[in-house]
Amino acid sequence: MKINVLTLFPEIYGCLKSGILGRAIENGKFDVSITNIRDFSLDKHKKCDDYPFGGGAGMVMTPQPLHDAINSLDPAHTAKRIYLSPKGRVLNQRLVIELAACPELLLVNGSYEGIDQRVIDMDIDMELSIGDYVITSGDFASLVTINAVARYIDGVLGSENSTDEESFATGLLEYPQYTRPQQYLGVEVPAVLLSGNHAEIQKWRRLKSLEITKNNRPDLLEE
Ligand code: 4G3
Repeated sequence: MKINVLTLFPEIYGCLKSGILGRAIENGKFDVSITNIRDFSLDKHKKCDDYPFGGGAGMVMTPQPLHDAINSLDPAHTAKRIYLSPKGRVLNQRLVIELAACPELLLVNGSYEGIDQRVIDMDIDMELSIGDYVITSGDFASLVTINAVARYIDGVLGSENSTDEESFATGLLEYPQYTRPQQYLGVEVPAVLLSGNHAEIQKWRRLKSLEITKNNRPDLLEE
């Protein structure tokens, strides 16, 4: 998969060099390319924002740098063009898996109070939100999206981090995990996990998953 990112803050994406995704990018499992929107501004001061027509607080990103950047990076419109915004379709694991099947993504990031609506209407395929809250720029939403999607790309996760048995694959939240020591600050690991009885362990984990889901996310049980 190829992911192009348009941003005013390319430094933020430095974190993609670290961890599991950093290794996967090094190994050519997928490709991320970051482009500064400001490089496309035709303004003599490379301005990329202006006051909103009609008044109101904050600044709006102007259409020219965004429109030119999008169409320079994706001239044949082969990418799925995604604008990160609190107004978008809310990301969930099902949508993550759907996006991971796309050969090419273009993530467009707004700052301030967002971008000129004409860019969304002309150039964007999908508005995407990572949840019902506002952050200072779409960039952190893009990083969340990249990370969640990358986990479904072949060869990104080792077998020790498989997506098969995790939360949401089953439609339930995960059961609690324990590791050594068997007793910590006087608290024992549940005895069933030490029993070696695989059927009993599975039963216990399923019960715990149901209990946690019922308490924390009853809406998931409806689905
Ligand atoms: C306001 C995405 C702020 C309007 C972006 C963009 C939250 C999300 C912004 C706008 C964002 C999210 C930038 N905040 N929930 N901030 O995915 O179009």
